[in-house]
Amino acid sequence: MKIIKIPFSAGGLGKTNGTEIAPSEIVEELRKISINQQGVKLEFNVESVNVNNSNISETNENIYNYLMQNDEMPIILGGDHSITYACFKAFSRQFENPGIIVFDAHPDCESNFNPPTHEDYLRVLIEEGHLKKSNVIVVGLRRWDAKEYEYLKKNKIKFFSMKEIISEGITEVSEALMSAALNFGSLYISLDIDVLDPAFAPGTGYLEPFGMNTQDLMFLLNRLSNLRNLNALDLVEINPKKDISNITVKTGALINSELFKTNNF
Ligand SMILES: [Mn+2]
Repeated sequence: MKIIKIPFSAGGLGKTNGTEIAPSEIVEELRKISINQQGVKLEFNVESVNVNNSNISETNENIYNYLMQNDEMPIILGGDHSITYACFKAFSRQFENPGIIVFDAHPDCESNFNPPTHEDYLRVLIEEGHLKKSNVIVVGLRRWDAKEYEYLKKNKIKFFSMKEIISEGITEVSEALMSAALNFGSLYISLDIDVLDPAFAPGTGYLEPFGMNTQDLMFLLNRLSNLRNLNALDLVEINPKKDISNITVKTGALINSELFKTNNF
């Protein structure tokens, strides 16, 4: 397994300072786990993308060029959520009919900033044509502004709000995600840690109550990681500087560790 660190926090409009140290902290915790719950020994290589924490565009270019050279299914550790822009752009050049499942409390569909930030990267990917609207599913939403909600509705972007997840049940949601993801030529999962309830992941910039619990998230990820078309996953917005007793960093490491499978990942 290849783990790619992207220690970048400048795409968060000044609100994500501290996320740049998450990749190293998560890897440090991951090294303490020898085998996961499936009995798989954790063997991985760690690489790092050069970033410039005062220049989003330059960093995006570095990320893009780095991933275009990559030939192995990676776990990508951020960093703020803006990194997903360049990551998915590279992904979309490498695979036919790419799709994304995003776990996030927020839709990140504000009107376009230039360069894209952690508040609008998803919308920019769609509007620049790197991602088909029909190939996006956002899971765990509970905080948006009116314009973002309108954008999702108008463009018929599939999403599951937390309210829907609670009323439909996690098993139903997992079935829906699995069957939708099977239609993608290739699947990218982007995981903003704030999809979790702050009680489970306090170390992040935007604490949004009524989030998912770690058990449900792990259930969904465990199912999705069995899909053969899963080809990349990023984990973003963990901020060790805001963490309590390292809970969030450890949760990030746990999420990573359970992605190690005997076949596939
Ligand atoms: Mn978010």
